[in-house]
Amino acid sequence: MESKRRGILERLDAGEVVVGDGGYVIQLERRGYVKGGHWTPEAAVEHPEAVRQLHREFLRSGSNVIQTFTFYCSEDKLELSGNVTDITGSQINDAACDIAREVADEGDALVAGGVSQTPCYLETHNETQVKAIFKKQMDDFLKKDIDFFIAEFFAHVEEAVWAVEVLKTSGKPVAVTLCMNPNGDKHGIPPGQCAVKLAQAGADIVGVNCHLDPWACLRSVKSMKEGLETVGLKVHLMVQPLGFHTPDCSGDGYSSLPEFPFAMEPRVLTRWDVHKYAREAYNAGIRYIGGCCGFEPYHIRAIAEELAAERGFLPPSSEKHGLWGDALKTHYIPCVRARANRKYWENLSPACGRPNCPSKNISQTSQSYTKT
Ligand code: CBH
Ligand code: ZN
Repeated sequence: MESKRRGILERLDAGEVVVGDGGYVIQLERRGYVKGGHWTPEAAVEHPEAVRQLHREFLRSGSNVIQTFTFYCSEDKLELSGNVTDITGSQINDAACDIAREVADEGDALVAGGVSQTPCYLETHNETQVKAIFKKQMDDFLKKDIDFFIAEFFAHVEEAVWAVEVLKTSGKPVAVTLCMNPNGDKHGIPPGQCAVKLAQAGADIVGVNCHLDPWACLRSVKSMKEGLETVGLKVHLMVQPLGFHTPDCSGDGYSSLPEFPFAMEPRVLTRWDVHKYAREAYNAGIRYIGGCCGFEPYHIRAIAEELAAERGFLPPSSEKHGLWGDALKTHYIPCVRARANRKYWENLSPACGRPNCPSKNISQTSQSYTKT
């Protein structure tokens, strides 16, 4: 049956907020379904129930988009990861599309087929070979029922442009996000110029995902917006940052932090951090607002709650807890009860619990993202 749902561009063209989903590989590694370091998505075949459950939690938290669990699902990446299983890329893509569709149809969500950077690009810089990899994954998706594409986690705009050029041949809308820092991509091309290249390649939505915290990613997307405005190009903007604070991080992103990837927990954003992020993204004119690694369902719910007035509704998962700590009104301890208000949570400076926290003297705005 053909989906009656309004498409991604229909929504964005109408100025609506589109809430993305959050991080899969990092979360599913913690839950025991993804091999850390490889970050490949064979769980779509091996443990569909685990992938389905996480999709559902994002949907219930307000996501309008369910990304297929197909990160790093090119044959060259699966091979490089030592073919953790004998499962092929196509089998994973197929299974992931079915799971995403099943869950998206339980609510008002669209399915985005996800492709990402390939090892082949770094090894060969061969446009024909890299494009053939994207084409293969795209063909898998086109056999299934997906609404649009997201090409994400590209460190080099050149490879992202190639992905967009291939995916555009499908006739479906294409979103593309780079994992870069506010100075630019790995070749040092500034965000504004990257955005222009991607828009010229035909991308409908451009932005940034992963690698750095919301504040850094917002800086990058704002620069992208300026670059697009300078040349008079109009495309939609998207942001899906880390759910971790990274004020002390180099331009290379979170993998350069000593805590990556198995000790990132003290850096997790609170839901109140996410309220601030969602508002800042909205005020910057970004309408596709989601998250990447570290972004859990309750973070997505915080985006949906911060922008509830703009969207006109709250997500199903808000039923249980009440806005701005409201649920605490009935708590039996008076000082906890006193926290049932917005002012308290908005002004709280949460401790990380570690007196010698190495990043304690680094301010978020002083970060320079020195090129490495
Ligand atoms: O799993 C997801 O949420 C994807 N949509 C994006 C993953 S971004 C990067 C994951 C780790 C990459 C690595 O360190 O190689
Ligand atoms: Zn990520």
